[in-house]
Amino acid sequence: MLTIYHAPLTRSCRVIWLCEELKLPHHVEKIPFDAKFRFSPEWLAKNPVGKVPVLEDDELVMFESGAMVQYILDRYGEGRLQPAVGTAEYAIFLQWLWFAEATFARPLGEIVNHRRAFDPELPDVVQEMQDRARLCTSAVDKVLKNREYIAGEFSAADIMMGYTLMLAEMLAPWENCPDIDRYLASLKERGAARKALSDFGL
Ligand SMILES: N[C@@H](CCC(=O)N[C@@H](CS)C(=O)NCC(=O)O)C(=O)O
Repeated sequence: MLTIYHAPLTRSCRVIWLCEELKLPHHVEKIPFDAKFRFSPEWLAKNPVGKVPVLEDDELVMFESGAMVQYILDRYGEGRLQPAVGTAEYAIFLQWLWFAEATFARPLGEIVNHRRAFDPELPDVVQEMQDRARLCTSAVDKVLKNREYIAGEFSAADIMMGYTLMLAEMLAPWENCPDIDRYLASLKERGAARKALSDFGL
């Protein structure tokens, strides 16, 4: 049984969303997000950097959301929601799946961390991170001019990206990106997204 440790609005939403799309049985274990819990010995034993989420599959324990998504696809996906391994389509799929976390979500997460650590926030620092996030938004908008979904057909890369865009909507909102508006609206309409992302008010 897959157990997803989940705190509201965090990257655990991606893993829940994927399980809902694949109709995989899973258990959502709700956890607090405060530092006291995240840096407790009990939690650090699961996630050594005190972050969320964590996935357990029997004895297996994982602490990186994109890796969880890839593991679930490979172990339980039966070929769904990703192109065939080794194809050019797969390469593009991987590129956007990684981009969503490694490049796009990074400045967004740092805005959250900065605001937690600095009161009042340093506006130049936040502005710089928003500028970096908006470069990513433009790149995504551009590719969506020719595609309905980020890697062609709907795939797990859209789950990774959809979550990141929902963060961007709150932390570095964009203007004049009609293709992102259309894309995000269609992702939010999905039944699986509505179940997984109720924290975002869907
Ligand atoms: N790359 C990691 C990032 C994990 C991450 O930053 N999680 C956030 C919540 S979504 C967190 O725990 N932040 C607390 C912190 O960084 O102090 C992943 O995708 O799992």
